[in-house]
Amino acid sequence: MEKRWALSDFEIGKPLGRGKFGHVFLAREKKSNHVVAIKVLFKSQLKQSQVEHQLRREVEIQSHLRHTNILRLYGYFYDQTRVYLILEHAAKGELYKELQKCKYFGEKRAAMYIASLARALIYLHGKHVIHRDIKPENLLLGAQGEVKIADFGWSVHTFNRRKTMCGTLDYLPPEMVESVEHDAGVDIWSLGVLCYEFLYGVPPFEAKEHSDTYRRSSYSFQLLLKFQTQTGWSNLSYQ
Ligand code: N15
Repeated sequence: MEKRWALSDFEIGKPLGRGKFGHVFLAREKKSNHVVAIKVLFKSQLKQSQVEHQLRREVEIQSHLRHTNILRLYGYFYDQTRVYLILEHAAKGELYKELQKCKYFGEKRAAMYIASLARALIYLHGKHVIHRDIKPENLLLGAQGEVKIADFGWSVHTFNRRKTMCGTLDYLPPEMVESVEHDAGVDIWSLGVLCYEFLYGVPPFEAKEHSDTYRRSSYSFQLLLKFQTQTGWSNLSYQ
């Protein structure tokens, strides 16, 4: 039996941050003294933006994940006006702030983050979950400085999609049928971008205009495709 949580089970502490739909607070579970982060979402705002369904899906995905480099979702509860998410507390806070402070990371530190994120992505992709939004703003740091993927706002469970396309499977090219690797390439591309940003302090395709970033990114992607066809290293194709 899973425990039903209530606000009275927690002592609420200082605010840790605020997002689009709610605020995050430090909290302590009274019985166990376990420190957590509680995210408070307003039902009215969720309804207004029509993201209730998306939230349900996120909760469903994230509550089943167990990995040191993925922020745990311990549970949730709600009252008349709000939904509360019980999240792992990341003691060293937000990675993007650390990057701003340091300007860029040394090679050893960058390598540790990238290796950890690679392990987290292998785990996610093995569970048919694609994150699709890997960036510094979605990463937190644990007590030992370990990186944690925190936000699953854009993630998808590919298993559902594969199930729904079962009828037409015969007509799809192999790389589409094997859609784990196929779509998972999105996250691997992002990991490469992140690696550059960790080492240089700015993302590789940054430009004043969106259209220029797009042009520069597309050009790099064309190079990747060309490289893949020349070498046969195409098992991690991108979209
Ligand atoms: C729908 C649901 C399953 C999504 C769950 N994930 C999120 O809601 C994403 N999310 C995570 N949104 C906020 C957070 C979040 C969790 C933000 C900040 C923290 C957090 N855990 N710990 C922190 C935290 N620790 C800090 C230490 C120092 C300074 C700031 C800190 N923020």
